[in-house]
Formats: sequence, C-alpha cells, structure tokens
Amino acid sequence: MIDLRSDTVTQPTQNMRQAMAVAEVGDDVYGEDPTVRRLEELAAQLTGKEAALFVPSGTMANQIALGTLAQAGDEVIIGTGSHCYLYEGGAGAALNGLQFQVIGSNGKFTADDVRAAYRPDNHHQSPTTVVAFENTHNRGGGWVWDLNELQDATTAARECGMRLHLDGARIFNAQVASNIPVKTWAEPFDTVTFCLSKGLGAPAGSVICGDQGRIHRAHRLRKMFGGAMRQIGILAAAGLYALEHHVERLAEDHANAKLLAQMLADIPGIILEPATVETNIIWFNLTADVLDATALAKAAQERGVFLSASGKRSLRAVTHLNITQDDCLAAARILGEILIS
Ligand code: TLP
Repeated sequence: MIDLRSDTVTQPTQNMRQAMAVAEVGDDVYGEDPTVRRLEELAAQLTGKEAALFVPSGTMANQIALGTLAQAGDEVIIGTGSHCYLYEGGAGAALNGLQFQVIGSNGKFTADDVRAAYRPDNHHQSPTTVVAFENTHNRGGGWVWDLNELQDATTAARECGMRLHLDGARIFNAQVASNIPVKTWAEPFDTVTFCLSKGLGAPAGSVICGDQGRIHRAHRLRKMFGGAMRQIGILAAAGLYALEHHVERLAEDHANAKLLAQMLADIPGIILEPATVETNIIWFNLTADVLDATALAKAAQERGVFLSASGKRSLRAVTHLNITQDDCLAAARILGEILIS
C-alpha cells in the first residue's frame, strides 16, 4: 500500500514508540506531566514565544488560538482554502462565534488585500480583529510564503490594529524548504500553532504558542473544548522525539514530492506544473477527457495507491515518513497505466 492521502497517516517508528514507552508522566490537568512540560518549553523556544500548550489536534489548536484572539461576533480575515475556516467542521462559527472574510487567491494575499478587507469600527458590521495565515498552505499546494510578502501583510494588519494567527501545521516543512527558521516565520504572530502528527510523524498532538496571557486563556479554552488530558506525556514523548529526529528529514519528503510531480506531469490527462511543488504536497487536476477524480482514486486504490480526491477533477498526493522514492516511482507508473488504458 502506497498511502499518499495525507502526511497524517504516518506510523510511529520503533524508536518513537520506545521513547513513548519510557516517558515520565503525571496528571497534566494538574500541570504535573514533566514530558508535556518539556515539549511545551521546546515548542515555545522554537517559535520564540513565551509559552506553549499541548493539545490533541491541529483543529483544536487553531480554534483555541482564534478563541484567544477574537470575541464571538468578530470577523477573521483569511486566505482562500485555509484550513481554519474550510476544513474545521464550521468550528470557527459554531464554537467561537466567528465569521470569516476570505481574501486573495490560492491561499495567498497581499498587504493591500488586508488593508482593503479591514473595516474601521462601525456598529452595522462585524469588527475585523484578526488575520489568519497558513504556512505552508495545504489547499494552495503546499507552497511556502515569501517572507517579505508575509511581513508586509502582517505589518499592514498591525497598522490596522488587528491581531495575527499563524496556522503552522506544517511550519517545519516551511523551515526546511526555505532555510528560514521557524522562529523567524513565527515572529510577527500573536499565536502560532503547529502539528506533530503530520510530516513530523507523531501519532497525535499539536501545540499552540504565544505570550503568557494568551496561553493562560488557551488553558481555559482547552478545558472547555474537552481537550485537557491526563498522563499525556506518552504522546508528548512522541512529539519531542519527532522534533528532535524528524525535522531535517522533511527534505526527503520534499525531494520525493518533486520527483513524483515531475512524473505525474508527464502523464497525459494530468494537469500539473511541477515547479509549483515546494514541499510535500501535490495537488493536480485531470483533463475533461479522462475519468474523474473519484474514479481515478478508486482505480488507484484497487492497485494499492491511495490518493485524496477533491471535487470532480482535483486530487492530492502527499509524501511523508513512510513514502520512499521507489513508492513514488511505483505510484506514478500505476497512475500512468490507469490513465493511458
Ligand atoms: N489537514 C488534514 C485534513 O484535515 C485536510 C490533511 O490531511 O491535510 N491546519 C492545516 C493546514 C491542516 O492541513 C490540518 C489537517 C490541520 C490544521 C488540522 O489538523 P488536525 O487534523 O490535527 O485537526
């Protein structure tokens, strides 16, 4: 089985399992789990923030972070296709009472877009109080922000008096692809979230980073959302192991994705510009004269290649810890055979 549906499907390695097995634990609701503390301290240090909080998932991390930044009735400005509003089950509206104003294209937006979207105080309208960024951008194709463009847009948001959130689910992929440290990417933001359970290969867990006051508030929200756990050092140990051993290797996933993209682009029926693949995510489209995305995903699955279909003609393939170069070669060959037959 060559599972390219997502980098969330990774299996913990033997060494990671060993680190989990011997983890020192305590009741984290009492703040007594030493392994969780170590993970939170490392996360705060890596993002250059005062404090951090371990939570079960990236979705919970984003929604708690937004909950610390905005009040019910506020509006969050966000790029097209962003996870925070498109893939979190409506949680922004249902749990935080937020509405979203979507700007830019393909997940990207500019300082001018931010200024145009901001509305000065007016009791007829929802206050625009937060701008949320995503780096790397999943639905946009795993691209990495240009640091200058990101800084321009965050500066524009600050000049309007808005607060800033970064969904950095794959921020370590951004670090490895750009050679720019996570701390630099995180610098303009009030809250930064990242996932341990994607390319980093841990079985679960995400972290929210920010200043002491905001992380204090995040503790309350985590309790309200039902995300406060007990002897959770077992999972934090996997996260620590991932941060210590699985960051540099993300470069292999990026190289595999580039190789796979080049091969896919040569298959008749696939529309893909390989140069747009910057990290471990490939989105590609199908021409109208071949089978549709769901049918291709089904035919591929029957031959052991798992992809995510989205809409009628769009598919995603994601490389990760459990995908080798040979897997990419085999997957491209199988997709080629299906599409050409
Ligand atoms: N993304 C998942 C799916 O939900 C789409 C995936 O397979 O890519 N931010 C970003 C940018 C994400 O891509 C994801 C997960 C999350 C947040 C949420 O993480 P989890 O799944 O831990 O809630």
